[in-house]
Amino acid sequence: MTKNCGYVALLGRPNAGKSTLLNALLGTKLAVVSNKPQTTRNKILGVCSEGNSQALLLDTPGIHKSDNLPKMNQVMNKVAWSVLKDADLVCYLIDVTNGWHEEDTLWLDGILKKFEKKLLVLATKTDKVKIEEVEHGRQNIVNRFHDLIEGVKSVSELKCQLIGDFPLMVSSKRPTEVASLRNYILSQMPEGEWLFGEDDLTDRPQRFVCAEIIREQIFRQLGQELPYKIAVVIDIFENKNNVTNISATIVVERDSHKGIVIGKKGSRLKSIGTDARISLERHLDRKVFLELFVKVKSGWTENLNMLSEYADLQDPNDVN
Ligand SMILES: Nc1nc2c(ncn2[C@@H]2O[C@H](COP(=O)(O)OP(=O)(O)O)[C@@H](O)[C@H]2O)c(=O)[nH]1
Ligand SMILES: [Mg+2]
Repeated sequence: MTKNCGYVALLGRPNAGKSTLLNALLGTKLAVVSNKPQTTRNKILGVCSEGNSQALLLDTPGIHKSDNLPKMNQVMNKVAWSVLKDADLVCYLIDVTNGWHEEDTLWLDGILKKFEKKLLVLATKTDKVKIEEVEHGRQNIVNRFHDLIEGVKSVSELKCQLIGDFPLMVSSKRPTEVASLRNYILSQMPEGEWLFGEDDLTDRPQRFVCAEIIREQIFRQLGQELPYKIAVVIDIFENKNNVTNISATIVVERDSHKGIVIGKKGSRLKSIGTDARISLERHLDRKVFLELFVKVKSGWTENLNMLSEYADLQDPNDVN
């Protein structure tokens, strides 16, 4: 029997719901989710297998428009675009509760003209607002996309092939909608041998996913700015009897940041540790002993070597 296998890029502005959708499609927590934009730092591959078809879903950092981005965000942008090259299907997510944004015009214009891919536009978070508002958001996306196409000089300029409903309405919180989207994505995969085993969920090692789970708690428990300057490195990860021992270092940029992470008499670090341990135990389905340390590495988010060492973040142009 022929097998199908392909790459699916999840793209869209920060906070559009990419990581939440990836987790929902996989039925497990793989990618970090928070209500702060730019939580996802790296590309994360999730494997979805069913029947004859395998879809390799690539979650990406949100793409940003700005000329003056710090080094870390420049690399994050490049990671997002590099994913497009590999993709057989591009899922472009727009938060229906926020509507279309100028950046959507910019990215979709680029994708439509440059890439010979299938393109599925998704309107996300449809559960979040009343039906009338969802319809309003949908209409806004249709109109703005129409404006975008009107601006294209000739149809031959368009390389992408739009597929599915436009936009396809989905809530990651509604299992039936997620399941039908999953089936649809699987049905669009090109012929090809499977690249992963039937039970594989990701190409990332367990320790990467665990570092991300700890980082998620830091995102949730700290204020707006600081989390972007923080990395988590797993120093020890060992299974002993029924317990997994994890020792991790939280890397911050400044002494003052260290103080904030540790909190009064260590209270913040303790609370991050407790919630991270609960989340890790749920993910690993076993008891976890977690130790956290905080270390200052000044300027790490501007230094390519340290970005690679602490955040596993490499400039795709340098790697290939
Ligand atoms: N109600 C609702 N919230 C969602 C949905 N998808 C994402 N969110 C929330 O939107 C925020 C951003 O989601 P996230 O997946 O991190 O966005 P990303 O930056 O595109 O990866 C988080 O607070 C999520 O819980 C959805 O379908 N429904
Ligand atoms: Mg994300």
